[in-house]
Amino acid sequence: MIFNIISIFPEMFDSILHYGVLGRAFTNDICSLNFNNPRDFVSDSYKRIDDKPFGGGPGMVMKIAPLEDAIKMALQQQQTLDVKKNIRIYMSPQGKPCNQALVSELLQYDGIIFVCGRYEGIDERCIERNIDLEISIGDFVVSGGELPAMMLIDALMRHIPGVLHDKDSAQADSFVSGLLDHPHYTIPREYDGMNVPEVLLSGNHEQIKLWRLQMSLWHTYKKRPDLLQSKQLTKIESGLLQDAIKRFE
Ligand code: 9D3
Repeated sequence: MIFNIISIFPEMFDSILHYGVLGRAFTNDICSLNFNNPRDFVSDSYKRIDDKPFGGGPGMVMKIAPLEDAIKMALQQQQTLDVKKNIRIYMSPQGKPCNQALVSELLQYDGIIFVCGRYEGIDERCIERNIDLEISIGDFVVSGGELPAMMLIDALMRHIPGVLHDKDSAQADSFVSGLLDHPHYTIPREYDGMNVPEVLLSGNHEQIKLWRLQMSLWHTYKKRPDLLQSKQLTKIESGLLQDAIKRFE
């Protein structure tokens, strides 16, 4: 997947470019990040990338021209790199709330252009003419679109073959199943009087699988009951949950 980032702070993306599984995927050219800085498109007559909002009020608004020039450059670049299907996304507090289903939908594109706003946001006319989709990462306020874009890129790349080690496959992820993850334990078997559940030491993989499923169901029931509302449980799952409620509640 080829990502283009429209941002006045491209250095922020060093944190995904150089670390962990994503860092390795970029090094190995499984994915690539290209930057288009609106500041590079400010001509002498147009000195600023931001200005005061028409109508008054606090804060500044990013001007349309440098943004649009940067987006055009990004499109051109993706065309040159033989991107077949791309989408232009504006990361914004007004956007569609992101979830795993939206991440899955975006996997159909081989190119994504992320527009990252700063200040109060970008000129509305830039959205009208250049943006296919607006995405928010949740109903809380952050200072710009860069961190939200990085979160989305991370979520997308986990599903691209070769990015994760096979053993931590994205298919096993919580939310993909619609349930929270089960608890995890490692050595020591006993720590300060706290023991690892006996079943995990038994070597009985059928039992372990059932226990983990039951714990996933139980934790989802206790911590995120909203997730269970939109999930149809099988007979076995429903039985495991009822049993857990009887024993733990
Ligand atoms: C006063 C109204 N605020 C809008 C909620 C102003 C404002 C706050 C933060 C305008 C822009 C921003 C910058 N935020 C983002 O660019 C952003 C964001 C977010 O703040 N929350 C959740 N998702 C996203 S995606 C981009």
